[in-house]
Amino acid sequence: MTGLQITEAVVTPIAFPDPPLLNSSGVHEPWALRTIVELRTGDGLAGLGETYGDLPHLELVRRAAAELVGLDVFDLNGLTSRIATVVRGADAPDAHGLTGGSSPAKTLARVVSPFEVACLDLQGRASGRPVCDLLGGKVRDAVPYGAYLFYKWERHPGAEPDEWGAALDPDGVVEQAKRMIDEYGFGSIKLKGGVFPPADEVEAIRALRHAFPDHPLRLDPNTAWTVETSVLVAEETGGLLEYLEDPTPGNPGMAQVAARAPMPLATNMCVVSFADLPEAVSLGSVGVVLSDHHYWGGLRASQRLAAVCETFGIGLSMHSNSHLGISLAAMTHLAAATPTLAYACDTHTPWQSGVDVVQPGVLRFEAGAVPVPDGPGLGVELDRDALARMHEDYLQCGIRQRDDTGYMRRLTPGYRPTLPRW
Ligand code: GKR
Ligand code: MG
Repeated sequence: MTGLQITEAVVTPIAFPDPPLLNSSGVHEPWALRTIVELRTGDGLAGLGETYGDLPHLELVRRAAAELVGLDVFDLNGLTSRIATVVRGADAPDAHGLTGGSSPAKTLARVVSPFEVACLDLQGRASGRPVCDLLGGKVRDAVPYGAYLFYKWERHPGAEPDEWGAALDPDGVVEQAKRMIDEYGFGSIKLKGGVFPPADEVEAIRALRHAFPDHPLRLDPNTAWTVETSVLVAEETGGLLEYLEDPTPGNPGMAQVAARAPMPLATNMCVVSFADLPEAVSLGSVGVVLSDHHYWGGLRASQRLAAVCETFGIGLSMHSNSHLGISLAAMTHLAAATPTLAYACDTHTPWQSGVDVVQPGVLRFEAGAVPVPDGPGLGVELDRDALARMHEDYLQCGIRQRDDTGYMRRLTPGYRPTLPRW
């Protein structure tokens, strides 16, 4: 099986409908963008990867793809060094700013990730083994995910109401949770906060606890609060939350909150690359890191993160942005093969309205968990008709970069998401 070489690397930007989900930066636009990567080999195999669709990132992904012809799909170190030569020094920040700061190292990690996943998919297809086997073997047969609740409007302005309806107060949030849990069976709940004054969001958490006495709960205001506000909220939600996610910006601020909070603090904003870990460890700013293979550099880099976290007694969970089935399959293989990933993972799947680029049937939720696909590689197949449709949607939708703030500002002139806000 040596000499399994890449003969073609195809990069396709796509778009899919996204509801008006609110966060501390603004509101989701009507279309979410993704980029699909296919690596083909001479013997007819193809490996899949999925990543962000924002234009600066897409351009780097295209440049990286052009460098990969001739690479052996088992040479993942070679993959990184080839990509490093084309993205050297580039710093393409996340447009929405909700996954922390950017750096050239993080940009490289974000570009490597979809190609590493596609190579692992190919390695699995070539060897007849699922990706989780290439990552050390699965320690769980199904990966638990959580209900990821958002405050949201009933509709995008000028559009028909979406299937979820509005959620702008505790009753709306509980209603959304009931519906999502009925449909998917999730056993834990995360509320995206940072939208309304903290007291209102604490009320929503209390309402969720009342409606779901046994579900672990999390609240994530994406750094919308000062240190003092964070401490007050942490005290008020003591005994209610399994963790409080990114209440305030930066490791020093998080450390001040952590010292007084009754629950662990989690993050996908102040620890977003290996360079952030020494400060976080020395300050004791976080109890849980949310990994995300899309910006940590792929599945193997995420496992390296797991090892560092274990060494320093930091828990591990998993973060999610709007994504499709290739990402869900990759997340599921990674989580299945990472023993210390003890929390239910985040997923945006319920918000994608059933639209996907992978053929239906393999990925499904059973009691809130996704059974690990057992076919070779990621175990999912591209739906070529859907890919073509979604590429057409990309061309038509006019959005080239996620911009939650700009969209909100167009609807609410003068909107300025200063963080921390409360
Ligand atoms: O999709 O609005 C969103 C989320 O807020 C996302 O962008 C965050 O990165 O879910 C993420 C989080 O946990 O912070
Ligand atoms: Mg978060």
